[in-house]
Amino acid sequence: MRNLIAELRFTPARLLPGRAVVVAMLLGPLAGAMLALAAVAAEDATGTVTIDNFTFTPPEITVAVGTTVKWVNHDDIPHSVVNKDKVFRSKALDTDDSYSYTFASAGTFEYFCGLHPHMTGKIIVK
Ligand SMILES: [Cu+2]
Repeated sequence: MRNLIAELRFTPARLLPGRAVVVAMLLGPLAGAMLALAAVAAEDATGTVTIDNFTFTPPEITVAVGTTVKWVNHDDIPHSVVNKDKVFRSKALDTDDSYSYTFASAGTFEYFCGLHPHMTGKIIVK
């Protein structure tokens, strides 16, 4: 009888490390998801626009004041990034070349490709 009580007393204690493992296993993916979300948020803070198939993607992004936006040309022909109000202007970007501009003040910045003016995009800085 004493042995049985001892056995019963030990059982919850023995389960605890197991439970901790289960909790860790459940929290693991959650923590991973939260880290992934944080990574996505961090990516937004940097701001990257890709140029693919004569298109700025995404065509419009909203970033915080002080954000550096980077345009990367993935096309095999040159493109450039020219602000409508002449605030920023890149040189012609060859394949995989990039251009970065840091937005120090709030506003809406529309831009186009100097070589193909029908290509347009917009950066909203808040
Ligand atoms: Cu272009």
